[in-house]
Amino acid sequence: MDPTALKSRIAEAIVDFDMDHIEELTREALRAGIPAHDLVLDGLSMGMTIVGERYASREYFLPELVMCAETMKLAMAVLEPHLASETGPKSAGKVLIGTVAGDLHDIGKNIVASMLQGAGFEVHDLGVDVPTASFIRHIRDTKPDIVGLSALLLTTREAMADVIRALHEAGIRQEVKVIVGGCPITPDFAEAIGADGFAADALEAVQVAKALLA
Ligand code: B1M
Repeated sequence: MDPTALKSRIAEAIVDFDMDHIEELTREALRAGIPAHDLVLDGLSMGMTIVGERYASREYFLPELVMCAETMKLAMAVLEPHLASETGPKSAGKVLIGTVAGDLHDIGKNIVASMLQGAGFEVHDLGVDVPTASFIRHIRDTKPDIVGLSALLLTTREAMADVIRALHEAGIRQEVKVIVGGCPITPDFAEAIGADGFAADALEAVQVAKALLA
């Protein structure tokens, strides 16, 4: 199969929650020489976009979303070791990352964390549904150069503003750079809440993190 057909087949496997074949298809794509980050940003994310559309049009419901997410995780487990070695030269820096309060989506955040790790950043992942106070406590304890906030819901993106406000209130806003991302986040929103950087995808997150620390 040619690379484009393989990426489409992988996207279809996500949409059809084909857990029996997704891992082998992913390995086949790697053997065909397709870079892991290309498979994530094109094949897997393409599949998840279609899943989101089907959910929005009520063709899919929560059980299907969960199964598609599980299928994506199987593929990610195959790709993660490759992501870690593909993202280029090492650059020092410590990143604390998490999905904001009220939000349970972690697939995109995990990809961002893996790619940052691959680029040589020391990454501390706080997981999902991270309360603002917990971000502040961990920032005090681990003293990261960058805090990465992920949100996938329009309702939870406001928690990003809460974290930035809390950094000001704690008197530590100048000590850390803030990068935000996730599907409802736009560059305008990032600017409006006073973030230092916005990234549309994981590759861009690595570029933005490097640029902020240069
Ligand atoms: Co949810 N969900 N979901 N969901 N879900 C969305 C986000 C939605 C757009 C679907 C839709 O309606 N079309 C919609 C949000 C609508 C809105 O707010 N406008 C939605 C909804 C409504 C919900 C629930 C409320 C449904 C319900 O319960 N009725 C519920 C909320 C639960 C909660 O969080 N409190 C819910 C639940 C779930 C599941 C648990 C079933 C599952 C998540 C499983 C998991 O993550 N472990 C799920 C899924 C899978 C999705 C969709 C289909 C796919 C998300 C995904 O993984 N994408 C999603 C629709 C969609 O996005 N098309 C949807 C693939 C991933 C690689 O992309 O996460 O965007 P993404 O990450 C990218 C970039 O955004 C960026 O880089 C990543 C990699 O390139 N990025 C960053 C992400 N974080 C970043 C941080 C950065 C920089 C870049 O810097 C720090």
